Amino acid sequence: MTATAPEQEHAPPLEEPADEDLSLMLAIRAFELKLLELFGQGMLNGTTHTCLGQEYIPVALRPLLRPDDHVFSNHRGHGHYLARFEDPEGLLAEIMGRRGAVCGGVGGSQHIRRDRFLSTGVQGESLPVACGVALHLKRAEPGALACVHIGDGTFGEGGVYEALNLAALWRLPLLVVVENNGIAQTTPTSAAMAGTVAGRAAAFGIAHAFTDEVDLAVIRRRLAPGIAAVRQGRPLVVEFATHRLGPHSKGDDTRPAEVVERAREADWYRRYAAACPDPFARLDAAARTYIDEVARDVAGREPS
Ligand SMILES: Cc1ncc(C[n+]2csc(CCOP(=O)(O)OP(=O)(O)O)c2C)c(N)n1
Repeated sequence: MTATAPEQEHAPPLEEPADEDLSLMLAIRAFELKLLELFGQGMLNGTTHTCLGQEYIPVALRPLLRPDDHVFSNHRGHGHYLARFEDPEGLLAEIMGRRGAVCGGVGGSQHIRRDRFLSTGVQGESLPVACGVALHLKRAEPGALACVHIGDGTFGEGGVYEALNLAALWRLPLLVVVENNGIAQTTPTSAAMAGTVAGRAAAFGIAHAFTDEVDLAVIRRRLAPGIAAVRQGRPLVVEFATHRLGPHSKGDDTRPAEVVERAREADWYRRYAAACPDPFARLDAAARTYIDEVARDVAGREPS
């Protein structure tokens, strides 16, 4: 079934998502907005980087990954965690340092470890580690893969290239998901990156797939064959052209207003709201209520 909206005439129509997928994207959106609200109220310590605008990426990848795959996340990783575990209580408790925290409150926003999920705030650190894990998987658990999320700015780290080299040379089951939001903190990608992500993958003989879609069904169809090939030892770089809706962290958005407005226009949230207003409004209200309740519960808990 296809949903269209008159105000989106220039954009391709979106396939109506399953309630489960839409609910998950909306819960991640509500979670991130709640974090910014809690920061504003002085309820959170440390820092946080929200994935506002990029929530659809881990949700799109979800059915393409298996429980025995490893996922390596980065500083902008709340959506990656929530798409894997649907555990806003554990993550919020971790960030707030309250009972029930997924890592006892010592990891905070950026350093989470649970089962086969690991995040790091150190740019580029995860790729070489994921290569080691992918080598182990190739030998001991053929068919499973290691998936690493990085931003475009992380291509400034040398470890990325050492990892890509080994992944190609050793035919590792490594999936590199590049969330190219066009900016790294305050530096536009165009001011920092010569050439392209595709060109850098090609330099190592690694396959590259690109998508600028937000339609979950289209993304999944496009990526499924490449991800199946990763499981057979053909590494893949998947580049999502996406948009960072909010600041890099909190209050540090130096972009011109028209750039932020373009990001807002492309937001999956706006597009799905227009494309399927009935389930959208209902599920959005439910997601916000759920996250409000989680926040009230976690904020009232003892320190971890
Ligand atoms: C090794 C290292 N250098 C610098 C930083 C500080 N830092 C955190 S996020 C960031 C920008 C990351 O940009 P990108 O990889 O494009 O991801 P995005 O924030 O856009 O999602 C920087 C410079 C860091 N975390 N690690």
